[in-house]
Amino acid sequence: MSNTLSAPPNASPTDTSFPHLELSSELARHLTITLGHDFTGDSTDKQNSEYLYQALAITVRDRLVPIWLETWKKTCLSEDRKVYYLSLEFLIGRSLTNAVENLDLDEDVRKALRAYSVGMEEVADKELDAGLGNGGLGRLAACFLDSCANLQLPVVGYGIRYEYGMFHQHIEDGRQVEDPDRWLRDGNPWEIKRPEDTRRVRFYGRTENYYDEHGTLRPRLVDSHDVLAVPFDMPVPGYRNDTVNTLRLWKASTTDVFNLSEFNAGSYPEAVAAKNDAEQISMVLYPNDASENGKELRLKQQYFLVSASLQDVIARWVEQHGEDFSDFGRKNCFQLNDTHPACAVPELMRLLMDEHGLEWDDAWDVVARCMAYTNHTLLPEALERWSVALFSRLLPRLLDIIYEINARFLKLVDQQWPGDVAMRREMSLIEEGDNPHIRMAYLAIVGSFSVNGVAGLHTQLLESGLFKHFNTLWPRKFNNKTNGVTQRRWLSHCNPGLRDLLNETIGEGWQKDLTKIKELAPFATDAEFRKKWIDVKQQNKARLSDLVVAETGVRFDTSFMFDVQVKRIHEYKRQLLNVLHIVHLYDRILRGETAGMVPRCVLIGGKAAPGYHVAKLIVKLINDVAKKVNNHPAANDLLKVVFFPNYRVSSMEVICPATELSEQISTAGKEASGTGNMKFMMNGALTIGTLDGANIEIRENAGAENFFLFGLDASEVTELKKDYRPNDIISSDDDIARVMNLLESGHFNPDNPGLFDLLTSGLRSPQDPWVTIADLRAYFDSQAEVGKAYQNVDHWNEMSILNTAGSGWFSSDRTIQQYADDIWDVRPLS
Ligand code: NBG
Repeated sequence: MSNTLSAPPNASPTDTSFPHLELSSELARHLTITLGHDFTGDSTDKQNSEYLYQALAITVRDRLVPIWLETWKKTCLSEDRKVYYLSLEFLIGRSLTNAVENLDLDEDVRKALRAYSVGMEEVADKELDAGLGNGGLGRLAACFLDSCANLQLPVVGYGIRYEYGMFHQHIEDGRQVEDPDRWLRDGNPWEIKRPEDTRRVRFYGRTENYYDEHGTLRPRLVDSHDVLAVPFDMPVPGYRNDTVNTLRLWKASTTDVFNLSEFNAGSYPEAVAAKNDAEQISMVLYPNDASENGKELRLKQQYFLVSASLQDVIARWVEQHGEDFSDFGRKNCFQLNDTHPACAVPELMRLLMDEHGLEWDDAWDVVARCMAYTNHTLLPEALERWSVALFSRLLPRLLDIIYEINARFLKLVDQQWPGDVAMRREMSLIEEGDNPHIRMAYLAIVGSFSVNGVAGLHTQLLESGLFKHFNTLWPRKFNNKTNGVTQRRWLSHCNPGLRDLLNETIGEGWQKDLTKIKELAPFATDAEFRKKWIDVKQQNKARLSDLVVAETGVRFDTSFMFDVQVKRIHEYKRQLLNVLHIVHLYDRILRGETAGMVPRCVLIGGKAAPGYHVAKLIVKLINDVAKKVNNHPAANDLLKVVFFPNYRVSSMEVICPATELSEQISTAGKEASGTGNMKFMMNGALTIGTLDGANIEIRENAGAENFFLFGLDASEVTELKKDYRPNDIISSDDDIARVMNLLESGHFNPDNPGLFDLLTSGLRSPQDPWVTIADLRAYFDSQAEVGKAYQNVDHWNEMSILNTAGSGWFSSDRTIQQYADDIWDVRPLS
């Protein structure tokens, strides 16, 4: 598809009153003329809806572009502070329906599609998810961009245009199998390539000293291998507010001309092959959620994003302000989404000093004013450390700068704790040893003016644990910003039945300002309203049930309770705890003790990192348990279990509106925040959860009586670990002993004895970091309470309504307003 924007004569391309034909005529024109599709009218022709998706996307994009250009121009020209959200992940999902709703084109589109006898849902379903992220961290970035556009803030997202996003998961014999995600296969109508803003990123080489034009000796990088970064812009439409912000994604490309001229004619194939080397950088998203893996290519990706983005911002600065950087730090702010872009600290130093002639102190003044860092995890295995040896090879000049930052920082440490050698070692940016490493979190803290956690408990634990010395040194740097999600995608769009009911009950204001949703609370006790509430949930359950049967062959009875846990598969998230409860219910069914048992459909979904053996084994266990349960005639009326394959953004859009019980059962102190928990709450699910991450705030906002709390809190977990004896718990609790026996006897894996021993021995180990057995009795009991509560339909739905009514705090609009006020100090574009 051509990217050229053709404006009719006399129309300014940035004029938002750009004349549009009727949407239906434009759709017809794009379908026939732009795409060359001869619409057959044959409803069995599968190509039709595929082409209609493409044509509709271009039609909607045409409406976005003039507003987009206008917003970009305004942002660039504004003298106010701007923000750049640097993230290795943006888990966007689908764009079409979001754009249609934000531009208020819903009616027009439905009308236009009627001529082709297809519904909006069928067409929208043709769009492949943009899965440029792993989970919570990447989806948060996407929700944040939506909220920034809603609040008309001058914020640009910067990321990587991965050719292959998050892998697709399919299940073979109960096991996860990964397939590549070629999301760009059919082209991407939502992006515009901007070759004019291509930047050059330099790897390898060595530092050399030279005399500049003033006779001063200065260092510079020489003999580097260069890669081009080509930007592709994606629109981020605000909600009906004439704002379209930008997500700029970089694609790596070879420096063609440069390389080819170096090689002589005989090495032409090698020169062309080098293209591949360069393009590898933006080839694939690393599929690790909350764990680092230290691969060279990953560090290349990080530096590639950071260097290209900083150069981009600097180039626009220089265009407007020349080489005067004295105000740069006051007018720009870079938010680092975890430590992945932490190279921004030394790279901005390098660019300012080596390329723009600033002295160290002036450059540092700029850097320390404009970098802000968000931490998203306390898990030690997720804290990034890069080997000094790798750094010195790949980014030698950056390593010089990091050493200098560290030397200056350690002087400060020495002032605060004079002569305390142990403290110096502990706080140093370099972890010493045979194979020294750079501690990226420390680098980010030292270089930033703000460090935030993502939920109240998480921030407290950062301040008192992981970063406590830094908190002593700079208490004012640390702050909390509890995560949020956008209610436009996660309520309004994904749950149209509930949206309409809310609109008719409390008006439409909640879509822009979710605090208004509290006006729903009085309706919790209104029997008539509750009936409508139940109807909506039933319809959503039917929709999910159709999807589940299509995906897994298992039929969910919509009169059962829908009990859901969807998120990445990870030991700390404790999908195993859920499995143990399923096995307990199954065991009760086998022994005929079903009095008071509420029929449940349990759905578990999520991807395991391909190299994470235990997580993959958990997937296999869930599938094997599900198979056994679903095939047992006695269980038929009481329990259905599925593992939902290839869980992704677009499946959550069907799952969360239908969910009645949301499982948020991580080991306390391990889940930094969680955001799925917020989506479920908004859609009226009740939570069964531990005092972890944002669950704590969810419980406060829903009311403790409308939340099923169980298990140890974070300090109790720490205390327990001093003397944890899971085997004593198992042998003294008959229900638990029976469950363990079923798992260990091979009941679920008769053909493969010992298959799950790794999991069961983990549960029995006094060293089990997730203390699953310790919380199991409390979990069973709490689940029994859930069952009892579910039987009181009126009361259950009262609680459900109060959860939605209490979800105002969890809008990412609130989170972003706090970032804007407390960290960024930015105002809406006027
Ligand atoms: C994740 C946490 C979640 C949190 C999201 C978004 C990482 C490193 N962290 O609890 O595990 O909700 O970040 O903040 O992916």
